[in-house]
Amino acid sequence: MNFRNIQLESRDSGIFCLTINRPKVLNALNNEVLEEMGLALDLLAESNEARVLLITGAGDKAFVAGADIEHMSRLSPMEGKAFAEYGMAIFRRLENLNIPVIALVNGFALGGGCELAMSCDFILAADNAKFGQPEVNLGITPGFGGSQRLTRLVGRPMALELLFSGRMMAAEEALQQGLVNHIYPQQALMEEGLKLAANIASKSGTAQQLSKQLVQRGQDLDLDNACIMESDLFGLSFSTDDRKEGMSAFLEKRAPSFV
Ligand code: CO8
Repeated sequence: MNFRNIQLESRDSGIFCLTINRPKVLNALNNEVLEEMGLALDLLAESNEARVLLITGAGDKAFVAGADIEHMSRLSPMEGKAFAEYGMAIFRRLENLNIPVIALVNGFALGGGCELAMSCDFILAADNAKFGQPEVNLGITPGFGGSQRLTRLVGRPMALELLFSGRMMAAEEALQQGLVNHIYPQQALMEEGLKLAANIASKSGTAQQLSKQLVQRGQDLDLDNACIMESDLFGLSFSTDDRKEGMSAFLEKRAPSFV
């Protein structure tokens, strides 16, 4: 499929790379970008090949510097609400995609960009990455889920400090706050992302799908019900070919080969 505002590339071993591609405006998100992301998610969700998705921004300056301010400056209140709902729905679909999704944050991840990164399963950051929710400078609130996901990831006091001040957090502080998993030199970020993705792609995809559901659905449940869900999905994992292959390989002292 030909996209104008994003690129979707297939790499080895079922690894796909989605690049937000509007470098002249630091990859700012407008309706067209969101629409193309939705189409890409349809393709990935229906693909039997896709095993891991990496998301990054074009150029060496930004992951995504937010929703497109020029676009938002022309919206009525109801259009603003509709834009927020549209973006949130796309990010929720990304969050629920049935394969691991890793954000490679290669520069500014501000506003909608930080919200996009937080909708991925986890974040790898380049050493020039900067995170923030600077909407307060524009007289608006976050609108693509940032107030909720940031609070869940870094806790209420730090989330409120960031929302009240609009300040940017450098990669090192984001690492300390648990927002990113690892930091790499800017030039090495894609290579490191691909290395980790290849490792993940070599493991059981069905086990990863079930683990993703457990973590995502379990965090909103009480511990008793979350543990019941875990024993249910643990039982379900015994019905899979991957369980047969994984356990046979261990007993036969060989590496497993998952399909
Ligand atoms: N939207 C539109 N254009 C942008 C954006 C953006 N978010 N960010 C940067 N650009 C454009 C600039 O206007 C500039 O264009 P031009 O060359 O034509 O002047 C170009 O990108 C390069 O940017 P700068 O010259 O500003 O580059 P600097 O290195 O000087 O600064 C910054 C980089 C600090 C990232 C700066 O560009 C900046 O502050 N950008 C805005 C960041 C921001 O406020 N983001 C949050 C936006 S609000 C949001 O995301 C809410 C999401 C939920 C929406 C809900 C729907 C209602």
